[in-house]
Amino acid sequence: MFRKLLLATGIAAALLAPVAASAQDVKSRIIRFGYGLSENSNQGRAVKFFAEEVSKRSGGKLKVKGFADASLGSDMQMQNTLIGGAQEMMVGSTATLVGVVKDFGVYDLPFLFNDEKEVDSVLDGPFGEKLMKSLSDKGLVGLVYWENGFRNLTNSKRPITKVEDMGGIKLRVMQNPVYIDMFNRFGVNAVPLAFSELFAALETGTVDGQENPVAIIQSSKFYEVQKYLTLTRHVYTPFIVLASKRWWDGLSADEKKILQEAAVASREFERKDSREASAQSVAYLKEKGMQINELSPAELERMREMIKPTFDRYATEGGADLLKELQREIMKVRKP
Ligand code: TK8
Repeated sequence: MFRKLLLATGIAAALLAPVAASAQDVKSRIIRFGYGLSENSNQGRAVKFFAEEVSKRSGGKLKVKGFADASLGSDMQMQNTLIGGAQEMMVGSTATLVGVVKDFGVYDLPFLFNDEKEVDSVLDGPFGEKLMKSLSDKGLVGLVYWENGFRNLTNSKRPITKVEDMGGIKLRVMQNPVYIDMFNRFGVNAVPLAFSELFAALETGTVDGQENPVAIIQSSKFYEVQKYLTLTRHVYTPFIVLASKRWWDGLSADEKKILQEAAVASREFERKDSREASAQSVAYLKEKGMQINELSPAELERMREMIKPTFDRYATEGGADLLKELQREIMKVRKP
């Protein structure tokens, strides 16, 4: 009788115990995870996925709370809050990190990557890893890259079929010198602005246009205030999942492992989800009334020519070796 009871309690206890967390050094913690896009976006879905993974792997002890729509601040503000230690995690574009580590600007040079295969192998390989590691001296821990995507141009003035059509357009760009330099060479009036202020700026006509991947043009409802979309794919922007180093350093090895593994799982989820979403976006945006066009190969070639000085400038300002290294890494995987 006693033995049976013991056995039964043993089984019950085993069933009740949160398996993953049983032997781990994990505290109950709330992790505030901020992001700039809406809940119904690739960022929002992936943050939710990450939160579920972390919960599963920690037996419910680590609770990731997502904060959408830049409610904890713009990308740049959040970066600083993480560095100060007052917020635990965020995801944002690598482009706004140039104020923290200048080298991140290398990803912003136009027409570097041809496709997602090149992107994934460079970002997840030694090159991407090295850049991510360079953040730790600055108070940030880079966990993984997610996909923002290949950027395209929208505006409310006119269809862009050749470079000259961009002339005089007030175009919001990210707060990043490579973007400002590149777009000014195309003849636009480049206006650096935080993403969190972008919709209002488009709505009120403070700016005429902006550039972002199609999935964002959809999830941020830019089609409500932008008529023309040109599929330029001029730059691939990675997202980067960041943690506050101050906070991270206080975690146990087990906690770090859970977060790292969940982040890798979220990367696979996010890239797949982003790619599926953007494959639908063009049709969706057309249905919403946007007028969409592509640029001819000849016109794209002209654009490449025009922005050669942007590369030169990046190189002479100290980025020459890093750029060469990135190009070498891309060539290793480029289809002939
Ligand atoms: C979202 C931003 C955005 C980026 C931009 O937080 O600023 O245009 O492409 O996606 O990181």
